[in-house]
Amino acid sequence: MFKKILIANRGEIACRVAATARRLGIKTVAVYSEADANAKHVAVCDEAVLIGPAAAKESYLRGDKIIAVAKATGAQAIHPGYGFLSENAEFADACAEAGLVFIGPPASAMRAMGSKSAAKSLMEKAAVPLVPGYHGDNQDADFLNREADRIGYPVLLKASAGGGGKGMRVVENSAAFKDALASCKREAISSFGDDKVLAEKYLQRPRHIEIQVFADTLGNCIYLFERDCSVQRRHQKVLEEAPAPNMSAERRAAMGEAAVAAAKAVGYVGAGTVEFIANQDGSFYFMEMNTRLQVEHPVTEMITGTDLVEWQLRVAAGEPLPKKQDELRIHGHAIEARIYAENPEKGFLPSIGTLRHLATPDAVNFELGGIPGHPSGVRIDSGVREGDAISPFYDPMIAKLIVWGADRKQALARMSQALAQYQIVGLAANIAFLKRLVEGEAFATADLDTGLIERHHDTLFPAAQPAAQGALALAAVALIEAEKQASAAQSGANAGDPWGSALGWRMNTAYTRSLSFTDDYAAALPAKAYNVQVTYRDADWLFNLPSCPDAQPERLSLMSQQGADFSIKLGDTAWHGSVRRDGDTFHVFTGGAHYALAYNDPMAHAGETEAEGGRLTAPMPGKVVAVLAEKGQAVKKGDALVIMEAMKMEHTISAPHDGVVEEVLYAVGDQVTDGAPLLAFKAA
Ligand code: MV4
Repeated sequence: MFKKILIANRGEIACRVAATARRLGIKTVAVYSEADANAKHVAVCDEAVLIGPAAAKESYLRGDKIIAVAKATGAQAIHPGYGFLSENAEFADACAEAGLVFIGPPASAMRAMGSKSAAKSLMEKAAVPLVPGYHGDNQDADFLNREADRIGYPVLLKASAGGGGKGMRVVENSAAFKDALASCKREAISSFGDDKVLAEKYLQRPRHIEIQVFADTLGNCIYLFERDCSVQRRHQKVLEEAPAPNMSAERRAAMGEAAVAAAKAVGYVGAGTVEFIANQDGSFYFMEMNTRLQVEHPVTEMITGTDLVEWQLRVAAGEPLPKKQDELRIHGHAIEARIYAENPEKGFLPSIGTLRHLATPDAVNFELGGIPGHPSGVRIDSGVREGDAISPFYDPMIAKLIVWGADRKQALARMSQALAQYQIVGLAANIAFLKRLVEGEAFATADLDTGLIERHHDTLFPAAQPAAQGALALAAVALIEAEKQASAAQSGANAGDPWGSALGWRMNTAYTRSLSFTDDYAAALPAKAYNVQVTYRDADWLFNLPSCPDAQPERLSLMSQQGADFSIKLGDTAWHGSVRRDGDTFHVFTGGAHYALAYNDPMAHAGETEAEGGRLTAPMPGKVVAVLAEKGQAVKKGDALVIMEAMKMEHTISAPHDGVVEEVLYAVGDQVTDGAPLLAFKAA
């Protein structure tokens, strides 16, 4: 076994590979770009070497630099992860030439599977079922047209050198064929430099089912069952699961054996995935083979109790496969959700920013690949930590959330619960979208096909809802409690002074406070403003939303608070949630939803524009009910200076900065007009 390996990747897969290496006592070398200098994968490896600027073609794709680092650090092997150089045959060859072990398949297998039509020819020889069609070299338009007529419409035209859905054309009838062929060829030549196309029977409502295969250097080749990856958006997988729902044992064996035949046909070694496209009736056809470890490999690990990276290391070191086919069993059900820094409400635009707050479901440190012994059955593979920024240079993945259950129903419930517990503040993420997907009728009932997201677009992208009353109440309570704690901390200065209290104590008057929140809940709609009225009482509050029709004041009480977690009672309804303040925004996580409520503190900026000149003015007409500072008094930022009553509510005018009160212009009981300067203040 290797003593030291270099991981030629970043993010979650680099961290994941490092975790297994560490467990096996293998030293690890990370490579990183300038943009990743503080990245998690650099921190979790034993050594780390800078290989270039942020751009992948200057860093993670620079095979020469990576090989040089491997040599310089004494790494014996290179793990490419997925993406980047993981399927680059030239890099695999260069590793071998440098005397380094490439932890992956032989370059020849990559090349064999690199061309769609070459792969299909190989599969035909290996009696692996192909979609009825033509994938030969004759590209004459009339010939292909006749082939399409033979296949039967609808027919799908695909660029042979294509992938990921690029360059595909559905042809509904013979009359439309020639134009579609010309268009497909034009795109193929411009996208792939090769205009060869193939024609296939078009499968309507297909499922994407892939088989994990593994081969060693001693002639063993097995399959570790299947994954259903039908839930995709624009050819990007969103949810993956294992085993595939409604898969019969016979079908599973047939697909597994076909996949093993495909792997053997190209002399495969290592971890590979044979992708099939399947009809709803279960008939399946070879699509392509991926000559790398896939992003979604954890769902296979969770149901088979294997660590596929450990298998990769052992096989690359010349060891036999750790298990034989008849030693593998499916245990339970696993689902993976890809958590991305993207904004589904804004067309899945990548969202750049910093993870200012990150709370994850109570995951367990999985004995990697082990059958989950922990009742929570939750695993998180992530390459970022709280405080990290999501780099704009690479795939904006935050984490893979993988859950295991004794059956699909339990796995679904755990995924829904885990997503509800996942809290991210600082950038937009797709968690709410994933939750709607998992809880939606189609996925929940395993009514799966590659068009699921599009077909259920309306329920998956519902009209955004403004904040629930409970969320506003939680934000109000969190704000008030934070002030109370702040003033309690400050009370050393003027203990016992009721005016300094944030408890809302006011002489001879029920103190009603107006808190203004803005909920920018829908990108396409104007933000919704809420005037939350909170009337202080001895042991609780009255909560009212006067701007909401037929709103009635309701009793609001704080049941418990643990840090950021609050339990409140609003009327007869209990609300539990976490509230995280980020600047002026209160992020409320409750009921599985996330509300971002911007608090508009009327006083936070009062006088700010005049702070240098020092005038602090009345935010509206009213009466001065308390003067808390005197001429010449030094005050700290936030100290209450004057309290006035307006619109039956009280407003505190606080010091915008540390400084000195130079003049007090009004006395208790005076009426003041909107904008009247109340005192002269000089910032320190
Ligand atoms: C197909 C197909 C329907 N009929 N082939 C998409 C990219 C590549 N993986 C192959 N793809 C498809 N090939 C026939 N004959 C539908 C798709 C397809 C698809 C396949 C798997 C996963 C997601 C997909 C999304 C759109 C279309």
